[in-house]
Formats: sequence, structure tokens, C-alpha cells
Amino acid sequence: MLRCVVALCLLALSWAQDCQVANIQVKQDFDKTRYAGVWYAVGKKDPEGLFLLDNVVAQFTIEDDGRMTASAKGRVIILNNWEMCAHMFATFEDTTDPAKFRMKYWGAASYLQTGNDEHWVIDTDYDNYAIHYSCRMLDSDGTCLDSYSFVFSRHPTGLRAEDQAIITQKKVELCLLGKYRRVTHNGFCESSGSEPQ
Ligand code: DAO
Repeated sequence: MLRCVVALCLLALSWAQDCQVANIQVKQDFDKTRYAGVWYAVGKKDPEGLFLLDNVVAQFTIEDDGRMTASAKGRVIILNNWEMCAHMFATFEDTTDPAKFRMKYWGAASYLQTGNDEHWVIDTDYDNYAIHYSCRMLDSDGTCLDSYSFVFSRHPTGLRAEDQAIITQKKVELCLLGKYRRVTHNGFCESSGSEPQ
């Protein structure tokens, strides 16, 4: 019964969203220094032509000049069926909103993906959870045609029970409820499978 009420509330909430990318709320007064450090991806809404599959761990750093950078590892399958651990790098350009960045990313090896994406921090408590969002292609009506989003945890074991409701609410606000998959961690990038550095 309680589950039905919660499901109905979430449905009602999702109907109340206009899904306009311009209206998406990001973390207020975002502090990138507190965001720095290691984050384990525990959930992901994939973009078209997904890349990072699982075992995704990102380390954000604030450089001496104040700019944010990141390195990340994750299992990928490239060239149809070559499974490997991709080592990726990213730089972040600040914008007028402290929670919205322009991210440039590339791989340690030339055959890995490169790109320029938005990187918006939708919410975080800095110590336990974070949810990110990136819209790669806007539709003519202002909604997003191709987005991806990571749910991050400071804990490799996943989100704490008390953070799950917050993340669910944020998924609703992003109009992405039900579109995430769990990102597993089985040590793939800590053992064999890494590309030569
Ligand atoms: O996995 O399908 C995908 C898209 C992800 C591209 C971004 C890779 C670079 C990650 C570095 C920063 C951590 C978010």
C-alpha cells in the first residue's frame, strides 16, 4: 500500500515537471573544493552510444589555478567486442553558474572517446552522494534529446539508505526516473584489462 502511494506521488511529481533543460535546478552555491576527491559511479543514465559501462571511479582535483580537472577509469567495450579498462581525463571550464561546467574529455589512448560536454552538478552533500547531468542535444521544444547522468557515491558499496530518496527526487526533476541502471564494481579496473599507459 505504502509503495503504491509513493509510486503515485512520484508519478504526480513527474507530471509536474516541464522537462525544459533551461529550468533544471542545479546545486546552489556549489563548492568545487568540497566536491574534489574520489567518487564511485553507482548509477548511470546512458547517452546514445554509451561508453563507460561499469567500474566507473572518478577523481576530481582542484588545480593550483583553481580550475577543476578529473581522471576517471571505467570498463568499456570498443571495436565491437574488445573489453578494457579505459583511463579518461577531463578539464572543466567554469561558467557563470558555479555548478555548471563545460567539460572537455579524452582518453589515455587515442582510440578512446573524446568530447565536449556540459557537466552540471544537480545535487550533492559533498560527503556521501552527488548526481550529475549532461544534455548533449537539445530538442527544438527545449527538452533534451540525448542526455546522460551519473549518480555518484563516496562509498564503493553504494548510496546510504537516507540518500536514496533525495536521488530519486532529483531523477524525477531531471525527467529521467526509471532510466538509470546500476553501475557495478567488481574490481575490473584494479586488475587486468587496463590499456597500456
Ligand atoms: O559513458 O557514455 C558515457 C559518456 C561519458 C563520457 C565522459 C567520460 C569522461 C569522464 C571524466 C569525468 C567524470 C565524469
